[in-house]
Amino acid sequence: MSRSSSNLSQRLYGLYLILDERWDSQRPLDAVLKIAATQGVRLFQYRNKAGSAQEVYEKALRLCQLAHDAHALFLLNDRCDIALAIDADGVHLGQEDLPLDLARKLMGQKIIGISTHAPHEVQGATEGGADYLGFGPVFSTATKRDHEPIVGLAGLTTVRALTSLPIFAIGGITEHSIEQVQLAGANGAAVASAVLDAFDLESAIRPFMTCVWPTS
Ligand code: TZP
Ligand code: MG
Repeated sequence: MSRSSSNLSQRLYGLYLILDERWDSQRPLDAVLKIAATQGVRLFQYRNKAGSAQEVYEKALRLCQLAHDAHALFLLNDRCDIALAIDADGVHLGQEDLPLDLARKLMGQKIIGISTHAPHEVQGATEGGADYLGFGPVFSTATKRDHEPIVGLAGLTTVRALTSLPIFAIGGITEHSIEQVQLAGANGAAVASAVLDAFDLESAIRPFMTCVWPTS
């Protein structure tokens, strides 16, 4: 069962926009967030694999404030300490980050999402009290070069039967695959390049917002 406070976990569905720092030079992520929020996006993650703690803190603080101004949830990748320092809504952790039980001690009732790539990881994160799961990569992606083997839509269908937690399909999801991942049981799509690379952000975001995602 979800451990996060009351109604926060009920907001875990739909487009989960990954604001990856590598795109910031192309178009500032704060501008992306503002436009996306105007389009109805209510779930953001800041992902910065290269910055110092201070750089991540400063950027995440600004993005978190913008997200909260828009009544959106803001999660930070990897860093429980910085997520707490900026009063983010939660954190997103991979299999090689802090163990879930330790992260829960630190994060209390805040949201903890866990990246999963196989059934045993889905079961472990579910039993360990995660609030949502990322599952993938469903398709090929250039965003994460050292990614786990592609799980495909069949993998998504398999793990849907193993958990009642919200599942965000991740990896190479575009407007052309939204319906397939929704039909395979995802509650949402965690997306970077399909939105961040788009010339027209509004047009890129719209298909994700018009999809009827199942809430859990
Ligand atoms: N892990 C697997 S794919 C991915 C992560 C963090 C990033 C998803 O980005 P994109 O560009 O939507 O494939
Ligand atoms: Mg991580």
